[in-house]
Amino acid sequence: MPTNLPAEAQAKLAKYQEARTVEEKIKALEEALPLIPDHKGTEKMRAQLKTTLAKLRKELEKKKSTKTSRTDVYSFKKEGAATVVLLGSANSGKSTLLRLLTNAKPEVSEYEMTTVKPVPAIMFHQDVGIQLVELPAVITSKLEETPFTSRSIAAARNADMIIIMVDGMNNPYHQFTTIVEMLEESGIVLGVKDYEVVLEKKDSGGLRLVVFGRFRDSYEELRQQLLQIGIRNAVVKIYGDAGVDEVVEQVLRPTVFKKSVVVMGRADAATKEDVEKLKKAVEKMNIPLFLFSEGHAFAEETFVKKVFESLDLVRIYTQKDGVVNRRPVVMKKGTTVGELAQIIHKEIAKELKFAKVWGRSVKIQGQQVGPGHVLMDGDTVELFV
Ligand SMILES: Nc1nc2c(ncn2[C@@H]2O[C@H](COP(=O)(O)OP(=O)(O)OP(=O)(O)O)[C@@H](O)[C@H]2O)c(=O)[nH]1
Ligand SMILES: [Mg+2]
Repeated sequence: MPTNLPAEAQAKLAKYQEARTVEEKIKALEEALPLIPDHKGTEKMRAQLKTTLAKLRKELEKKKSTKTSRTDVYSFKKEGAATVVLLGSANSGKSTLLRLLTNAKPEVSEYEMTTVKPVPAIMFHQDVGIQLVELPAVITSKLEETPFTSRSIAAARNADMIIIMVDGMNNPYHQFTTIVEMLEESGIVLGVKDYEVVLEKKDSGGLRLVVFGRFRDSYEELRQQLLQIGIRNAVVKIYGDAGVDEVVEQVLRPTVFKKSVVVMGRADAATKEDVEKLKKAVEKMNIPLFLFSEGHAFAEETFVKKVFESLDLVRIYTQKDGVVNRRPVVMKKGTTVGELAQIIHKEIAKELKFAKVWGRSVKIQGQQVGPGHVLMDGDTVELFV
């Protein structure tokens, strides 16, 4: 927990909170940082502010560089039930894997950075189409940044899931740790969070704390901390288990959590030691690892299934008058009968009396359930109004 900050630092941080443009934000942070005393109590806060500053500078750079080109080659339309990106090092085999899993035919070559703009395509898990997008490489074989690094990372931030691809031929362990660090610097953490802090800034009304899970510290402590960093009016919502530290972090260095899978491409060229080293690092982060070599057996179905499962989606088949619609409605895991009805038609949701369900979520097939019933992947549902 940071100690009390000098008044000038508090004033600058308040200015940062009020800043509207990236330029204003950078200026306020550049002025605030030297005013925050450098000691143990402020260490974490200084680090968080520094990463935020670095991110803002990158954002500004990107804004400047893209201003000149009229059409953004990086933009692509989201399609399918979810968007998954292939993010990795140059020549790791991203295009080769995309060709195997989808109908796309991106160029494959021995030269680094052959892919220079995102290649969106669709891969199928049974009857569900999932968008798979190859992003231009984020590091070279020498572990250096590429001209695409910041834009590819920005695209990954908008995706539902990240497949990290490293080159088995070229120090895969270091590639992996470099990419993970790069993502963290940009506020993207791989994994699942067990809490969420949502901070809605307001123009007036003071501070309000709404706890849906558990708040570890006192409201007064939180109020003091938020005032110090310039937040005077806001609603803070806590889901799961969090304390003052988590709220402050969310303000100073907003982080997103992303599910991921790691693929070692060109695995045929990797040494046993390289495979073991990468395996250990990936396992430690609780992320699945797949080895992929072109022309060798690859458990494609297992891989796509793993991606689908990580996305936490369920397929629900609707039925009307006993006839099943063969195209499923794809929704988030935990979806209820009531939420399904909302998606189909607001009027149906309003007038819903009950539903009949077949599948894994019910003990008796054709069981009658209410709107609060949680559905499972593969269920068939008939709604009755
Ligand atoms: N030995 C070996 N070579 C492979 C394998 N997969 C791809 N390659 C070769 O590696 C090179 C790079 O493959 P790509 O699929 O273009 O790699 P990429 O990650 O899309 O590369 P960039 O788009 O340039 O970042 C090509 O020459 C491929 O033929 C593999 O499993 N084993
Ligand atoms: Mg490529």
